[in-house]
Amino acid sequence: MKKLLIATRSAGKLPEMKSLLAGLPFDLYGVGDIPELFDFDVEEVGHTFEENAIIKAKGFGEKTGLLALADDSGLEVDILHGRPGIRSARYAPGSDSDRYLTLLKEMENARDGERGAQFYSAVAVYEPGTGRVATTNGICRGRILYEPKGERGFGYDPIFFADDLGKTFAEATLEEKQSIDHRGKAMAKMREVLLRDFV
Ligand code: ITT
Repeated sequence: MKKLLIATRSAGKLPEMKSLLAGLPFDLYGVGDIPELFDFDVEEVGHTFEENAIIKAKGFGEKTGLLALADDSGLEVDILHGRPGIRSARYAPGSDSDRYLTLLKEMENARDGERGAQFYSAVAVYEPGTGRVATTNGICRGRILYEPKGERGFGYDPIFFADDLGKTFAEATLEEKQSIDHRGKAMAKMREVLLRDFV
């Protein structure tokens, strides 16, 4: 079976992406499985989620010679004109909770009808040797709560209330979250692309 590298350093994304690739005819590898990636990283200098996903897939694919899959994602808040967007991972220094508390503070005057938001995910695959690239994407709508709720997940999950689930992503099981979320949708499309063009 062909090897497929899941090119993420996010401890939150890795189990999600692994489970969304289950059943495909690839040997899955994480960044932690490849010693030459120990101190390797790429700079996310793109202006869109798609550009950054390609930069990551290409960087890790070229470095290892493996078929590489990367996700670039983030939270886009309507009243903040799409912020934090592609800067979601570095919106404030510190931990995930430092970042979502910064966002909550910024939104403290936003009322019920003004708290709409969406998660966006772009997933890219890169094949070294041929240089072939493909991308897919997914969006999940919801709203930002006034305070965090739930213990599961990662990142902004505790403050994102998913309309389709009737709870926050941090209150949802992995299966519930993936059945409706941005990465689940992007990866469902990517499964088709991988099976059709990259097996
Ligand atoms: P890699 O680049 O190594 O994959 P990263 O965490 O830096 O890891 P991104 O640059 O794509 O990844 O940043 C995405 C950020 O958006 C992430 O740090 C979270 O804060 C947020 N995010 C993305 N998907 C999320 C989700 O499903 N739930 C909560 N937060 C999410």
